[in-house]
Amino acid sequence: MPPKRHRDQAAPKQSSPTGKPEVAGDVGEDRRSQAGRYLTTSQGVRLSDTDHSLKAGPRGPTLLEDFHLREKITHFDHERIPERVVHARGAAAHGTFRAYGNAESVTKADFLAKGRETPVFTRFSTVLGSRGSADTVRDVRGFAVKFYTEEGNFDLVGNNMPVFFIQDGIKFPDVIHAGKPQPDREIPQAQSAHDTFWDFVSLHTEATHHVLWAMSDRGIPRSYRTMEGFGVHTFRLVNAAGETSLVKFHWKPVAGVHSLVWEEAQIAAGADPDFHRRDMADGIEAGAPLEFELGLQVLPDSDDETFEGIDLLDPTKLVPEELAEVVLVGKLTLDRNPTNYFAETEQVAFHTGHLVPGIEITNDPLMQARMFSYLDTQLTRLGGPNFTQLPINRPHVDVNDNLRDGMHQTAIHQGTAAYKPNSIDDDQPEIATEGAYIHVPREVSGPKVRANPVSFDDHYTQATLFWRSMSPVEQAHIVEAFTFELSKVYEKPIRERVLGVLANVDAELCARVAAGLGLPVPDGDPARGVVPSPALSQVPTESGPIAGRVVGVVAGPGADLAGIGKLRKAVEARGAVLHVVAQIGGELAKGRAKETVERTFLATRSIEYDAVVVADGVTGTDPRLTVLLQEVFRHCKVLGAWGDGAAVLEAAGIDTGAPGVVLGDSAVKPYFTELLTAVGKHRVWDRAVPAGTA
Ligand code: HDE
Repeated sequence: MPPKRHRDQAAPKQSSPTGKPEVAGDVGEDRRSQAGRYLTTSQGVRLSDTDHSLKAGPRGPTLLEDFHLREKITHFDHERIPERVVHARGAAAHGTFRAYGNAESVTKADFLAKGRETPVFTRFSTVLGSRGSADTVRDVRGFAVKFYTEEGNFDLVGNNMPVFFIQDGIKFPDVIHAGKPQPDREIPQAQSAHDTFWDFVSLHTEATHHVLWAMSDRGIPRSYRTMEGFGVHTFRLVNAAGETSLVKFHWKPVAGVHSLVWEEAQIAAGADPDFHRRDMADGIEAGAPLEFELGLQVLPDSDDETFEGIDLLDPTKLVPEELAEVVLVGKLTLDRNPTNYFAETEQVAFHTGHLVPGIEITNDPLMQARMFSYLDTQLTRLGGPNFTQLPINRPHVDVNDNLRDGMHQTAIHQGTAAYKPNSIDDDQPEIATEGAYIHVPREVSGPKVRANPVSFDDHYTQATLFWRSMSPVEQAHIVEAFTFELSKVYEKPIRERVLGVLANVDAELCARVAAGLGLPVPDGDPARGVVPSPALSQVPTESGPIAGRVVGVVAGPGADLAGIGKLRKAVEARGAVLHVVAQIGGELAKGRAKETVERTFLATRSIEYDAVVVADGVTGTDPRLTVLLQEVFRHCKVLGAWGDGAAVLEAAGIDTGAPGVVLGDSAVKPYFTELLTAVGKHRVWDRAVPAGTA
């Protein structure tokens, strides 16, 4: 029998290839895999030995007739499928979307009606790296949600940044060829810090706004649970009365929007390349689901498809939240890990054309090209046109599509007339009179041209808007990111050209990057009178939730284990996790209190923790602990100690009077409250010296 599924895991609902439940109400194991007690061949023949090939005598040779050897090796040889051409590295989770009901006035989409609960599968990804690359590289993150609605599947295939590098999908191969590793040596992996990327974006200035986002802290999120998500394009929503609105989709993380600092991202790429996927899986397993609220910016469907001078068909532009409020219309909760990475996360196939009644696309030329690409790419990646029958891709409603045959057909279709109209099968299936997807009729006219609207020509104003909306510490990070990336560019003319672009964004930004590169500052003509959008800054003004965060407590023989027990309770009560860190593994005991060491100095690194606290009673120094504490300090994370734990901080060279170093006399509730409230502010930016150079 199959091993038991873990409590934190879920799998796609068990249904037939055409969507019908196989056993009413049964969402359990797939009986086509791992049934029965004995190891068998794929034909169900029991095996007595799977360790020795069939040979002519113990010294061989191996016999060609060994059907078990051949089947085992052949299947293994074909275990991999082509990785996604972009967004190859990702991790996913199951969950539920609950609608608040306040979107009913703008869309008839059933899953947004009051009280609806819809199963979802969400995959987060990086864009440039291959499937085995690191999670924390500087890159855009994919945020793709498949809603298994009562009206069929709806996929919202978005990113963690609201704008894109290009305005027209025909340039997608260009931007990706430039961003992917250079084709001669396939270096560098999973990052934009190389000549071809900067060559392209400096020649192709419509990318400027997105490049600013990618060089900001948004390019190195702390975790999937602390990322915003965006539909990027403008969509057209249709309500029951047939009225339309233009809409931008947003995902707002309940945990707040937070990032790593650059050094953490670099350390994690080596010390734990699985940093983000581990964080998500561990958090879900620990009972801290990822939560996001779906938000809509609803804008009038005007003839010019423009709002406050912003062309809504231009995917390099956003609509500031101060100009159009983001109205929250439902909540996404991701609370189950997949049971099998390949079957679910690797085989899930998102498609911008998976739309439900009430949601339409617009003429955004980037979106229009995506409508072709997503179906097309699955044919190669998933080996034919029947990928929609894979369990993770199947709708949870009846499917009766008249599509037939093809590679890997798993449905046994009945009847003979797979066409419409027919008289042989009673003209089944019927054309729907209710609940069908009907495109809102719209006039289309114009000369056949390869051209963009003139309004697409402004490549700089919103880049300036983004830069001017950042806090000083975020601006410092952007300057450092540009300086780091351009320092990796070999060709001086490319570096100079990028400075020429930045000169048109902001003179100070340009001057600071030029200073870091040791290059002259070119003249530019940045937009004047740009009004900042405070909503674009991610520095929190107050303490937020810490669910899913990790606190490390340094212990050892003689440590106040009773105090650690109380700290654990306080941390877990907030949905966070406590790890005991010590020089040597095993059990610690003091009086009746016991603690298990979960991390040793040898096996841990500062990036694992959002805060580190030293317990009373810890003695001695260890160079690895010194590095850990100094990194936590340098990365502007909270440090703490109670009792004589403060001496350990001092021995590591930590300024215990610095902001965000929270000391207490003993392990009492008010101390823990002070400590964990500080963790809820994410970082202690006052400690960045000089501002933002952490
Ligand atoms: Fe994608 N994109 N994309 N993209 N994209 C893919 O589809 C493509 C774009 C996004 O977790 C591919 O199944 C074109 C914007 C995400 O499985 C492919 C263009 C946005 C994912 C593809 C774009 C995205 C993809 C690769 C320009 C943000 C991962 C494998 C016209 C709004 C989905 C696959 C997952 C994946 C093409 C632009 C987001 C090749 C041609 C803009 C999150 O079809």
